[in-house]
Amino acid sequence: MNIILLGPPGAGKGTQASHLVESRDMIQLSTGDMLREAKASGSEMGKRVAAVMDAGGLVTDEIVIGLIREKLEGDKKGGFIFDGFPRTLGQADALAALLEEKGEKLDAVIEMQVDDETLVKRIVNRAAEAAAAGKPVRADDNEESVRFRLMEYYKKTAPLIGYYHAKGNLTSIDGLGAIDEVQAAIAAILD
Ligand code: B4P
Repeated sequence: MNIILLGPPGAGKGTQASHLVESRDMIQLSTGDMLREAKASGSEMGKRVAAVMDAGGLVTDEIVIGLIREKLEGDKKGGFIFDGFPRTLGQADALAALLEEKGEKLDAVIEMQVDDETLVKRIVNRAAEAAAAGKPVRADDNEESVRFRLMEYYKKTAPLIGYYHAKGNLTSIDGLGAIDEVQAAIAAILD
């Protein structure tokens, strides 16, 4: 089974994807994690994406599609969870072509709905918790970057809701409940 978790920053895509890795032996493909790894490694590509990511902007389609293409060559176990990808219509078209090349299909697109003020609170809270625990704080986890990430989301990513709705594989869920309630809503769709 191959699925997309779609939603604004802080909607809980990463949180739910980690759970699906445990419960269904799926492979999480988080472009955010891949880009943060590239940034931390100090690679040429990492250096190129750092400033855009820290400000909350979207990295170019070419870079993220390249990252996904590479990962699709690996083991798929119980299937792929696309976490934070695609984020533009160009990425969505590229994903459709890549899956077709591999003889794979998309089984579900799950849109997680959360209001803006809750998203800002969750992300600012994550930063505060990391700082209190002496852990590194994500450079884009501050109110200014989050507000910019939200604007980017509505401009460039939200059109994907209509795109997948037209293809007939979109289900929208309430992402406001507790983590285990959201888990149960996703399980019901996948079952
Ligand atoms: P991502 O890493 O995808 O980050 P995100 O959208 O902020 O996170 P997510 O929705 O996964 O939230 P999480 O579970 O962590 O992207 C970061 C950056 O990378 C982007 O801004 C962009 O620059 C770049 N990028 C990534 N993919 C790209 C692409 N395809 N194209 C271009 N650029 C790309 O949850 C957040 C917090 O909420 C956590 O603290 C969590 O504990 C809490 N939480 C989760 N669920 C909850 C619940 N139900 N109740 C209460 N709290 C909850």
